[in-house]
Amino acid sequence: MELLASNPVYGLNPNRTDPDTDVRPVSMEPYAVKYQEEDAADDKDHRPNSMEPYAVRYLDKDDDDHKEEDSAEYHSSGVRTSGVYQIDPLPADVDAYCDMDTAGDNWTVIQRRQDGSVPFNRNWEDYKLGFGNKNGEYWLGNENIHLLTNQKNYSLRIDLCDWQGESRYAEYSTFRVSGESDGYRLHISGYSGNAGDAMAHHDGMMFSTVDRDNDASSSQHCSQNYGQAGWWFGCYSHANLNGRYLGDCGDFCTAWKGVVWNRWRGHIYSLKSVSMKIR
Ligand SMILES: [Ca+2]
Repeated sequence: MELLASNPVYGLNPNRTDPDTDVRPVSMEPYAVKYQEEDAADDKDHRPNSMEPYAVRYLDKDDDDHKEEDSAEYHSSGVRTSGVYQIDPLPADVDAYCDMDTAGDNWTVIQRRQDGSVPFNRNWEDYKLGFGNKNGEYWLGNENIHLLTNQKNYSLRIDLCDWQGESRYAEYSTFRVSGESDGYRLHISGYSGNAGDAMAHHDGMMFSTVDRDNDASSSQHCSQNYGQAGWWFGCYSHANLNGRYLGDCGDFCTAWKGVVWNRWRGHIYSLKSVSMKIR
């Protein structure tokens, strides 16, 4: 939680002194602890009379155990710095990048491509648990995305950039991924944006990987044919954001195998950067 160190300390009263020693505390931590203990006994909600202790507690840079349920909750707690944070419903060793800079400020990033440094031709288990670098390219993991998107209603935002410096976005007001027993099936609807709706085609599809053919085609293994990506393939996909990072090959990329969003740059063009984020 070192990122919190760069935030201002909200709500701290500089004139307050420690009632036990009558000296100003060196760190804010004693107040947070003391207020919590005092109030917990006679306040069933563990809510202090003043917001001050909680403001201090939220921004205590030494509190490594503090976790919020997603980026929006961190934002509500006063966090304004993008970075990697622990997410409450996820396993202890799983964190995610919180984007506090893009439209609306509080997105939890579930996927990012930007330089080809991380291979995305991975098997079912890798896509299930997640892979990559949270400060760079990664897939958060189908199990983690499932856990997050089943705790409340989520929107999905997809940001796309091409090699000419142009960018587009697509937002979906509903985004949910089923559990593994249902093949991490995609539920997506409510498009808005300027990238075109390439995900509608994938609504209701199960997830497929190079070693797991759950796609809608009985004659093809779409993951195998389209870059060995893990994706909600129907086949003849309209989007393949986990395809191969083919680079700046323009109209000469191999069709459907790259990082594709066909409603904007077509099914041959492989995009420069993409990200998928939820809130
Ligand atoms: Ca098939």
